Amino acid sequence: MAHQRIVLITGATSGIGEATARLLAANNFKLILCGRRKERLQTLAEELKTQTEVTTLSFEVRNQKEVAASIESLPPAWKQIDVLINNAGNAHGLDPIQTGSVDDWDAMMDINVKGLLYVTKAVMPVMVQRNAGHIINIGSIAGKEVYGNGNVYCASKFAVDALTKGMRIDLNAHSIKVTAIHPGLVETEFSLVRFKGDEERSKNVYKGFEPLQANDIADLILFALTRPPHVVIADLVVLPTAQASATVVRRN
Ligand code: NDP
Ligand code: 8X3
Repeated sequence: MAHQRIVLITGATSGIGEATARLLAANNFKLILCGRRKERLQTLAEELKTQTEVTTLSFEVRNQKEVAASIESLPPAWKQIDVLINNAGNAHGLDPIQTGSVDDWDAMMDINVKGLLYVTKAVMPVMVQRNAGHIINIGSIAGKEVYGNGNVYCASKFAVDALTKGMRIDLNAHSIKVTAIHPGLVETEFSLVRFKGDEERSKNVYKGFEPLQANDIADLILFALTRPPHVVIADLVVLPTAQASATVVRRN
């Protein structure tokens, strides 16, 4: 029987991460599910344990010590991580740069950029040592195009794009695959977080067209993970059909 790969997914408590966990569980991957909301992690883990081996880690990606200690706390067999999916992240606010909140800026840079780096730093050594592994970073159309009021969120996702390219170059000597997937509008808790719990404003983001669903991104992650050893999906932008760019969306 083929080696069952161990996949660590950050942000597995909702949206893209949760959908990916479900799809990978059904496709014979072992899972390390991460997120801050422990109850959600536990519920999902219990459900998926009927299909595969699952463990959970609850940490705040902004806290480097917590990230390192959490990954270090894994039992030896679980430390042999084959795949890292750097998915945890959010937008906080949608304001012009001149009125943006410093707390929002800190959150986006700390979570989307530094958090991704902290998790990668903790997981990479085992991949480097084994000269094998796959890192998938979830970027965004916002990491390819800047839109009005997107300023710092866009900057954080441009950084994810740059880091993905840098990782691919530096890890090339170790045969580690590095993939970026850059979605357009996906209907998850993303907008609820961006608009600080304002449900009405959040719903409006996805009104009048058919947005992507978290499953659509999970499908692409599975596709990237199941290419043969000599093939890496390097950079993939995926949009709803109604979306032509970061700002052009055909609504009814
Ligand atoms: P969700 O808000 O549904 O999920 C975000 C996930 O990130 C949650 O599981 C959350 O878990 C986790 N997370 C957030 N902050 C932290 C933190 N400080 N520490 C640890 N975990 C954290 O959004 P999506 O599923 O849509 O977002 C997933 C990724 O996709 C993000 O990187 C986002 O930028 C990107 N993306 C989203 C798009 C969209 O339109 N939805 C489009 C393009 C990219 P918890 O709160 O339990 O910690
Ligand atoms: C999420 C998509 O367009 O809201 O990254 O930035 S967008």
